[in-house]
Amino acid sequence: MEFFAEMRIVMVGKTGVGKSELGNSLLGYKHFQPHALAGSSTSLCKYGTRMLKDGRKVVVVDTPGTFDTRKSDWKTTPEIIRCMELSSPGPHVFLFVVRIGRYTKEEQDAIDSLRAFFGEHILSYVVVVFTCKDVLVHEHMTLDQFIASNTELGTLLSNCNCRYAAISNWDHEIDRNKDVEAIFDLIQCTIQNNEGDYYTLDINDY
Ligand SMILES: Nc1nc2c(ncn2[C@@H]2O[C@H](COP(=O)(O)OP(=O)(O)OP(=O)(O)O)[C@@H](O)[C@H]2O)c(=O)[nH]1
Ligand SMILES: [Mg+2]
Repeated sequence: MEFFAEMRIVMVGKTGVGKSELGNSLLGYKHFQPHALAGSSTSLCKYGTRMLKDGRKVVVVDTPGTFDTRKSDWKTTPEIIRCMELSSPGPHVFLFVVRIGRYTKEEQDAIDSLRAFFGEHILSYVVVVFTCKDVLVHEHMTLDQFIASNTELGTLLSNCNCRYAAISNWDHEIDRNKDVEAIFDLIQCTIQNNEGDYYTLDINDY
């Protein structure tokens, strides 16, 4: 596989799906404040960085769960532009975060509004990351069974070429790091498929 020295990642998804915790897992340290600790949700985009042992740089941007991409919502538009600035010159991937056990109409609306706002070409940069893999163990279910239980989820995954991974942010470090490695591999493959290209938003359109 070709080696891309930088991975710029933006995490999106509804509130409470585990974006901030996923960001911490990816960075390998507590940087973003998760829901339970803050008592409230992430309200502003924030970024963190990490250098991997092999010299690759990881940039992770956390976004508010209320990140509403409806064009008419001028309150959140500056936040979207800030998120693009934090991932400048543009993100290599958008991680669309889905909580296992929860894929509802709200989640579908979220991806639809992302497509409407960022354009259809965003799909080439989307990787779905399922959090709460630990829930599967409790429910004696495999990830494939969970995916098969929801037709819309199947549609979402096929729209982004079946690029998906799962993680438990609550796992012990060793297991969690294996999942993080798999997510980084998937991101590298995505960058390779896009020939090193990254997403750009023409802010003059907004
Ligand atoms: N069991 C389990 N809980 C998780 C996992 N990831 C996150 N959580 C919990 O889910 C809750 C929400 O996590 P956050 O990371 O704050 O979610 P968020 O998407 O950043 O939420 P907003 O900032 O409101 O958008 C917290 O209580 C987390 O500890 C996971 O993999 N397994
Ligand atoms: Mg958050």
